Amino acid sequence: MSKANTNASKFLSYILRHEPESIGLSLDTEGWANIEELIRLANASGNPLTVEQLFSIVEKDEKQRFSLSSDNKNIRAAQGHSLKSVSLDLTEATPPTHLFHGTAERFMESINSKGLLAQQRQYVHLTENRNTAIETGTRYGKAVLLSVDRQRMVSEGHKFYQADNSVWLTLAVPPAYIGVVC
Ligand code: HQG
Repeated sequence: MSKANTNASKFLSYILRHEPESIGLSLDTEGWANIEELIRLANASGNPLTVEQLFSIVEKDEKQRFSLSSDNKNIRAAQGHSLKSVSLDLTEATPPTHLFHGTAERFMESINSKGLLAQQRQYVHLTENRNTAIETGTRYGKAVLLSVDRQRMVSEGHKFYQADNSVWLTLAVPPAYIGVVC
């Protein structure tokens, strides 16, 4: 992806996950923004964005961070929201046997006592891909790869959801279900 599109993708993540009102945009309750309005407000706020660029970002983004409505008129972030006003219409699903979370060493003392918490976001983010988890942990320091005992969690009533881009979401993971892989 070009540098301009990487910057535009970061801008879209920020607007669609966290701060739509910073450019005067409203999302509906399921997190959708009207594309025409988004483009108009982005440009008016000094963040140049064309409709072609937006569709190219949606298509090429390596984590498939954005989803389009079936009529291609609306866009939303597939996951990662901190906005309390957004409730993704996610259906409960059974995750794969191996489910990971990447964190940083400096968070481990707190994670050992409180478990994994959603922090600023709505959900704890989990992945079946070990490398993705390690990369995610590395953003915050020396990475620690954690496994989640999803089988026990499901049998003990915890719910899991899968975002449009295959990221697994759950409200929290108590310490008893967490293992350190490396
Ligand atoms: C940690 C990326 C202390 C948690 C990724 C993480 C993901 C605790 C940080 C998505 C804790 C929160 C989300 C506790 C959790 N005490 N620290 N009890 N519980 N933590 O960024 O999962 O590139 O909000 O381990 O691929 O790192 O943005 O969540 O280190 O899917 O699309 O608190 O972001 O995708 O950090 O990342 P974040 P995350 P994108």
